[in-house]
Amino acid sequence: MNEVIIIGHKNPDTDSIVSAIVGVEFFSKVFGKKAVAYRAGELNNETKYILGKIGINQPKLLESLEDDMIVALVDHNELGQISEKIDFDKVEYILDHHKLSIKTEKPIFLESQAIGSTSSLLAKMFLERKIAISEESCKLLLAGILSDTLNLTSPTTTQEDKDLADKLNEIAKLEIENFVAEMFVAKSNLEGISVGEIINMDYKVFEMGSLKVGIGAWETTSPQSLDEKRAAIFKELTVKKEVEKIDRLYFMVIDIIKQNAQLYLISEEEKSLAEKVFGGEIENEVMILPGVVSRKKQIVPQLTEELNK
Ligand SMILES: [Mn+2]
Repeated sequence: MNEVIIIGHKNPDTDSIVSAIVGVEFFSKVFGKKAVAYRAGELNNETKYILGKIGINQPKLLESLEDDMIVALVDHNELGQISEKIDFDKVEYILDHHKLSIKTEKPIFLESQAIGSTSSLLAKMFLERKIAISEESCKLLLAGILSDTLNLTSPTTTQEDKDLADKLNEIAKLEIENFVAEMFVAKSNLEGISVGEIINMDYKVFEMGSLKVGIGAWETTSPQSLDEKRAAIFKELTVKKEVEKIDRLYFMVIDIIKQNAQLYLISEEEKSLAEKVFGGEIENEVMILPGVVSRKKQIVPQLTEELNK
C-alpha cells in the first residue's frame, strides 16, 4: 500500500504542523491508509512550545520522496508554498482553508472551506463522520485553531471555529486563557532569533497578476520589541527581494493585542502599491493598518485584485 506523506507549507506555522500530525490519525481511521507526518521546514517557537506542552515529537523534515509515496497537502495549495522536495504530480489530497490556486492533471481529494484553520476543517471532518478523535489530537487541533485565529479574534474566525473549539475542549480540557497567553509569549519571544529568521519564519510567496509577491508576517504581543531591529530587517528584505527575484516584497508586524499591523515599505514599488490598495498613514517607511491582523483575508485579496487589473 502506498504510504501517504502528510505535509504543511514551507516556513511552517502551528496550523500546518498540527494538521499534518493529526492527519495521520484521520487517514488511518477514515481512509484506512498508512500515513506519516512531515514538516517542510523549521518550527517556530510557538509550535515548539505547543508540541512540548502536549508532549509530542516534531514531525520529521521531508528530505526526499520515494517513488511509491503519495502526498497529502495540508494548510496550503499554492505552488510557491509547497516544499521543493515534493513533485506536484504526487499530490492526491489537499485539505486547506486558503484561496485555491491549483490546477491538477488528475482527479484528487479536495476539502476546502472558508474557515479559521485547517485544524478546524480536520476536526469537522472527523465529527461529520462520527469518528472519535484521540485526546492528543483534540489538544493539537484546538491549539491549531487558537493559533491560526489569534484566539478566535481574527476576521477569518467563523462561528464554526468557535463551536469546534468548544467541542474539542470537552476532551482536550485545556485551560484556554492560560494556554493562549503562554502560546503568545512563545510566539513573541525573539531570543536566539536572527533577523533572517524573523523575516522568513512566516513568509509566503503569491502569484498576483503577472507578479511574484512575497509577504512575511510576524505576530507578536510586543511590536516595539522589533523597533531596534527595523533597519536591519529593511536591509535584509531588500537583499531577499533581489536575490529571490521577488517583484514586491512586504513584511508585516502584527500586534495581536492591539489588533493592528505595521507594513514595512522597502522601496517606492511597495510604497506606491500599498498607498493605492490600503492608503494607510505612513511614518518612516512603515504604513499603519488599524484592525488588520490577517494576511489571508485583509492583505492578499486586496493586493491580488489590484494586480489583476
Ligand atoms: Mn492555516
